[in-house]
Order: sequence, then structure tokens, then C-alpha cells
Amino acid sequence: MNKIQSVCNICSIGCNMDFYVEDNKIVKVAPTKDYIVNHGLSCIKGLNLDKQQTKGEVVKKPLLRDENGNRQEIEWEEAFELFAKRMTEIQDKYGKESVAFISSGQITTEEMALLGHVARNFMKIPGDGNTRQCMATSVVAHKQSFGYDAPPYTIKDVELSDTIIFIGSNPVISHPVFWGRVRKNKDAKIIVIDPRESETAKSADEWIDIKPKGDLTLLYTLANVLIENNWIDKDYIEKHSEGFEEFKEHVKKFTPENSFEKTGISKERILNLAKTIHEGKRVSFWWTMGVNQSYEGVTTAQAIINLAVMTGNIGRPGTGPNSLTGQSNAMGSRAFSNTTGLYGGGEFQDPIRRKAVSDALGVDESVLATKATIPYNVIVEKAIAGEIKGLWVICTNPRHSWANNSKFKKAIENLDFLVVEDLYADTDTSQFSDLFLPSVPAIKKEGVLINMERRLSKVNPIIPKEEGELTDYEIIFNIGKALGMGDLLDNWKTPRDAFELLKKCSKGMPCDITGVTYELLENHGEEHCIGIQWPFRENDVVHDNERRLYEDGNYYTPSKKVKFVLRDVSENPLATNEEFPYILNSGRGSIGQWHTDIRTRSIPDKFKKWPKESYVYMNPKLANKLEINENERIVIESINNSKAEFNVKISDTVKEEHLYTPIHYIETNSLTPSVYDPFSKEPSYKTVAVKILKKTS
Ligand SMILES: Nc1nc2c(c(=O)[nH]1)N[C@H]1C(S)=C(S)[C@@H](COP(=O)(O)OP(=O)(O)OC[C@H]3O[C@@H](n4cnc5c(=O)[nH]c(N)nc54)[C@H](O)[C@@H]3O)O[C@H]1N2
Ligand SMILES: Nc1nc2c(c(=O)[nH]1)N[C@H]1C(S)=C(S)[C@@H](COP(=O)(O)OP(=O)(O)OC[C@H]3O[C@@H](n4cnc5c(=O)[nH]c(N)nc54)[C@H](O)[C@@H]3O)O[C@H]1N2
Ligand code: SF4
Ligand SMILES: [Mo]
Repeated sequence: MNKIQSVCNICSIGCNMDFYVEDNKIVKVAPTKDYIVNHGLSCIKGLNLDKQQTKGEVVKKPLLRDENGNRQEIEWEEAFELFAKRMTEIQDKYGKESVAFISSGQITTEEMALLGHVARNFMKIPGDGNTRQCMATSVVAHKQSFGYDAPPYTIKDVELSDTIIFIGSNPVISHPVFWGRVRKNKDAKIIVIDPRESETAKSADEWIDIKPKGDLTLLYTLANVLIENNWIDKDYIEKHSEGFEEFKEHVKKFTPENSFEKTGISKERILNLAKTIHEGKRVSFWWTMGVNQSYEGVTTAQAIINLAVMTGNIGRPGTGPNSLTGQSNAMGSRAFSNTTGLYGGGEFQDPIRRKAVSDALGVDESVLATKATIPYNVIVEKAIAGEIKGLWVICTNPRHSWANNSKFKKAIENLDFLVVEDLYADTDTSQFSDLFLPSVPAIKKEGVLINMERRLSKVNPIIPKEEGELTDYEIIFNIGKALGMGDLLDNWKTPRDAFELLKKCSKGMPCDITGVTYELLENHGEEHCIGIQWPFRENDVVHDNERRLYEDGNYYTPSKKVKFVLRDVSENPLATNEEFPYILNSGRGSIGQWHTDIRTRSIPDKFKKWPKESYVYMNPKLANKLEINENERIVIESINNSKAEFNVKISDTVKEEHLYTPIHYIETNSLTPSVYDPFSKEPSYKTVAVKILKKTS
């Protein structure tokens, strides 16, 4: 029996798993014992990685829709030619930007980079990823505050903190192995800020039951209290930050007395929380989607950064304003997808970076894309308006996951040509494709993923592909060939080639990976088998492999100082009103369910303890008032003018005027409106004004 170590390509923790293989079949999957991230632990999703493609429509050959609307198998060569012909025809007729792509944080870095080369550099089309639904807010916050999208922490920090504060984050469900690391820290005080008593709030020392989107007011009030009491690190502020005086003035108006209306948190509790932060020697703040998915997400994330900086809780063990990522390769997509910035970072217009990147790729500067992509929401709007006619969707299921998802359906119905590249032909999105391109799961491919703490780890092929099967890398490469890229693909023949190019692009950037090699990431059982965090420059050696950034107090801004960014508190553009009096919140439902449940439907039924149908949590008082019983199917209508049905689960984890629904059912996003953060364009998924209707039939 052969044992092969590989990284789990589902969530952003990046656990390593040992796959035991006999006669080209996986006989056992077990978490790697000595891997630095998971130390022999994993969750049910990782343990079932071998089951992918055991449920759902799996095809070996591309499917093309004929005039009668039926999908027929075609040969790969025909599919590549057809892709090139149809997309080029559309571009010739309606302009270059009448075609777009939407991709993912769940393919390898090399695949993303190649896609960026084919689509952004050669086709000159806009293209965005599902990271817009997820991490865009953190990206913008980091860039504005730190000068680069560089999260400061290493996961070990959570073991070293004495005070751990989760804001809009539910790691018990969303990051179970990370939560295991939290639990290793027996001494820390754990505080959870969340409008509902999440699984993490239940396990914490204190649950701050904030009103939805009261976070910015709470954070500004805490800052004011800390400043007024002189509980701040003046020396750090002076040496390493800019904009503090303006920030100090700005937060003066946020007092514990007047913030109650917006936060629902009493004066005493706010003062106590400020005192806890002050008394902590190593305070870490961890935020996730309860912050990012908001009409004021960027500003809220920056208010967290400000709080950490002003109390000196950054760049030291056990501290940090730390954004937890979600998908296995969100960090790869942020630095290397060629969508919102050049490979390795930097604006598309920056002449110095253009030269460095074109030299690294061995191409003329004119080959590089000239501007950042239009964001996801604009791609969807342009498709609805008929300006985008061709769309290539890769490794994401937006008909289910995009905000206001019936609008996405409208967008794809309006297209001339929809191509979907996925493991399954029957996802909510694939089923609408004119051309479906089947790719193989990660157990049959190779490449690098970058986890939440900037750690590169390698996906290794566990079993061989069957005849006729292709990886995403090969599919994208062949599309490039069919489009006529010719020698522009010479340096991109294999994932390893792509990785070497990206290394060169990263040289001298904060995410410098010039010292990383496939061999270092593969050398299992040896010194370097533990993944490598960026930056890792040529000739760097791994001495401490749990590294944080900003230990020297230098940031990536021109002044090398971290910026206090501040803005006014804003109102939800679609707030509750008399007609839509309740707030519908949404997020993860269970450890075993992943997003649109396509990847997790193949988990064996005996482990599936979660409901099959869409459901909402409703407070017993509200259920009583509306005379609704447990398991009754109700209709929820949103301010977005759409309705969907849910089973009711009565639970006092939600407040009387709130509801909570998991995202793993397509009904949820039929209710979410097209409201975005103004800076990151991330959908404000979490606070939807709704009304409740009894089902009449
Ligand atoms: N099992 C499982 N794990 C996953 C995923 C999955 O689908 N399934 N998805 C992965 C991905 S891509 C991501 S991005 C992460 C997401 O990880 P998390 O962000 O932890 O997950 P969510 O459940 O979306 O949201 C977290 C919490 O935000 C709270 N919240 C809502 N509104 C507010 C608010 O206004 N203020 C505050 N403070 N909190 C609020 C919600 O009540 C919820 O408990 O999970 C990753 N892990
Ligand atoms: N209301 C609400 N909506 C949300 C959220 C929320 O909190 N509330 N969270 C948002 C967040 S944070 C995220 S990240 C998104 C996620 O939303 P999606 O990205 O749409 O969800 P997934 O189910 O992960 O879709 C991944 C798809 O990729 C396919 N796939 C898996 N592996 C491969 C591969 O190797 N190659 C290819 N080509 N395909 C593959 C799977 O079969 C699946 O169809 O949802 C967002 N939607
Ligand atoms: S916690 Fe995340 S990385 Fe680890 S096994 Fe589960 S899904 Fe995979
Ligand atoms: Mo996400």
C-alpha cells in the first residue's frame, strides 16, 4: 500500500491528509499526523475527499447543447475549437469585453494563473472570482490599511493569545480544525460578537449579542473608551502608524451611552469589554463573513485593524487583527489570479510592476491586461443588459450562491454562450450550460494552494486520471491553444512551469515565493514537509515555520506606517420597515455541508445529520406570536420582492426579530438583495429585511 500526502482542497485551513492507495484505488484517508496545521486532525469533509464524483452527473466528455436543447457528448478537440470559435465570434461582433469569466478560490494557484493569462492577457476579457462573495472586503481593508493584501497572523497565534475575540465568525462550524487549535489554549478568554448565539458563541466565555451590523459603532465606541482611559500604546502609534489624531477626533462622538441604540450592548458591557482588551497582554481579533458581507464591511474590518494597532496588538505572538479566509485557495486567487492586480500584486497601470511581470513571464508588456477587472456584480448586470454575451464559469456555482440568485438566472438565460467547467454536469449552474467541460477533482491533479496564514501546500496526484479525463490546467491550456495563443503558451506547459513563472513575478513583493520549490513542498517526512508561508525568498531557510508579519513594525505603505482608516457609520440601504420587519441572517449550517452542497453531497448518508430541505431558525416568542409550529413550512418574502419556502426550527439562538438560514439550500439566495459594500463590492448577504407568510396550501 502506498501512502501519499496531499492538502485538502476544501477549506482555507489547509489540513494535510494521507491517502493510502492500492491498485490505483484510495483505500483509506487519514489526517497527516505531523503536519503543522492539523496535527492529525481533520473534519468529515477532508475524510471524504475520495468520494468526490460518486454522486451527481459525472461525464467524461464535454457536453454541447443542440438545437433541441438536449446536451450531447462531443470530443475534447471539438469542444476547444467550439469554445474558441464562439467566444471569438462574440468578441468580433460585440467587442472584446462582451465575454467574461467567473472563477473560484478552489482551484490551484497554477490553474488560476493560467486562466488569468488566457482570459485576461490574451482574450482581454473581464473576469472575477467567488472570492468577491467572500474575501474582497478583507483584501480592500488590508490594501488600504497595510499597503498590501497581507494578513498578519500565523494560526499558532490563537494558541498564544490570552484574549481571543471572534467578530462575525463561527469557527466551530466553519473552521473546525482551527477551533481545535483555539481549544488547545486553555487559558484564553474567548469572546464572540455575533447577533445570534452561534455554536462558537455557545462555547465561548462571553457572547456579545450585538444588533446586526452594530459592529462598526461598537468598535468605534471601544476605541473611544480605550483612548479616553489612556489604555493605548502611544509608543507604537507614534512610531508605526499614521492618521491617529484624526481617528481620535472621529471616534469621540461614539460613547457607551449613545451607542446602545445601534449595538444593543449596554454601557456596562462596553466598558467591561474595553477593560478586557486593555488588560489582555496578547489580544487577537478574528473576523470572517459577519464582517465582510456587509454594506460597510471594509470600514468595519478597518475598525478592527485600528483597535488592534492602537492597543499594540499586532506583530507580536498571540495578537493581530486577523481575517479568516474560507476557501482552500482564496489566498492564491488574491495574489496570483491576474484579475484585480498583476501577478504577485501591483496595479495594472504601474509601469514598474508591468515591466517586472512581463519580464518574468517573458512577454512583451503589451501582452499584459491593462486594467483591473470589472467586479462580479457588474459582470452579472452587464449580462442582464445584453452587453456581456459569453460567460465561462469555472469551479463555482453562482446560480445558487450569488446574491439575488434569480437575477443570476436571468443573466445566464440572456447569454449567447454559457460555458461551465465543473466536476459535475448537474449543478444548479452547469445544467444551464451551452457547453459543459468536465474536469477531474484534486485527487487527480497537482498544484499549490495557499491557506489562511499564507502557507503554501501542495496538492499531489493520488490516483491517475482515466483515459480522456483532463485537469482544469489542461482544459484551460487547450482553450488557449485553440484561441491561437501559440508561443504565448510556451512557458506555461505544466503546472510546474506556471509555478516557476509566478515565483519570478513575486520577486521583491510582500508575497515573495522565490525560495519555494515543488520539492520543498513535497519532501514529506523531512524537515520541509510542513508547508511554507510567504514571504519565502531565495536562499531563505525554514527555521521558524509559524511566522507572522509586521514584527518589525514596518508595513507596505509608502511611509511604512499602518494607516488609521475611518468613515462614518452608514445605514443599511434596504433596512427593515413596517412591511418587512424581520432580519434574515445567513451562513454556514453544519461542519459537513459545504456551500452549495455539491462537493459534500457525496458524503455517505449515514453521516448526514443535517436536514435535506431549506430551513430557518426562529425564536420561540416569534413562533408563538405568529402561531407557527416546529417544522411548519413557511414562506419568507424579502424586500427584494422574492419569496421562498423554509421549514421552521424553533430555537432561542436567534433573537425574536431575527431569522437564520444556512446557505446550503438554493432558497436562501433567492431572498438576498443586490446590495454591496461600496469599496469591495462584496454582497451584503447577512442582513435582509423580510416578512413571514403562512403557507396557505
Ligand atoms: N462547514 C463549512 N465550513 C466552511 C464553509 C462551508 O460552506 N461549510 N465555507 C467556508 C467559507 S468559503 C467561508 S468564507 C467561511 C465563512 O466562515 P464564517 O464567517 O464563520 O461563517 P458564516 O456562517 O457565514 O458567518 C459567521 C457568523 O457571522 C454572523 N453574523 C451575521 N451578521 C453579523 C453581524 O452583523 N455582525 C456580526 N458580528 N456577526 C454577524 C452569523 O450569525 C454567523 O454566525 O467558512 C468556510 N468554512
Ligand atoms: N446568503 C449567503 N450566500 C453566500 C454566502 C453567505 O454567507 N450567505 N457565502 C458566500 C461565500 S463566502 C462563498 S465562498 C460562496 C461559495 O459559493 P460557490 O463557489 O458557488 O459554491 P461551491 O459549492 O463551493 O461551488 C464550487 C463548485 O466547484 C466545483 N468544483 C469542485 N472542485 C472543482 C475542480 O477542481 N474544478 C472545477 N472546475 N470545479 C470544481 C463543485 O462541483 C461546485 O460546483 O458562497 C457565497 N454565498
Ligand atoms: S477543516 Fe478544512 S482543510 Fe481541514 S479537512 Fe476539513 S475541510 Fe479540509
Ligand atoms: Mo467564502
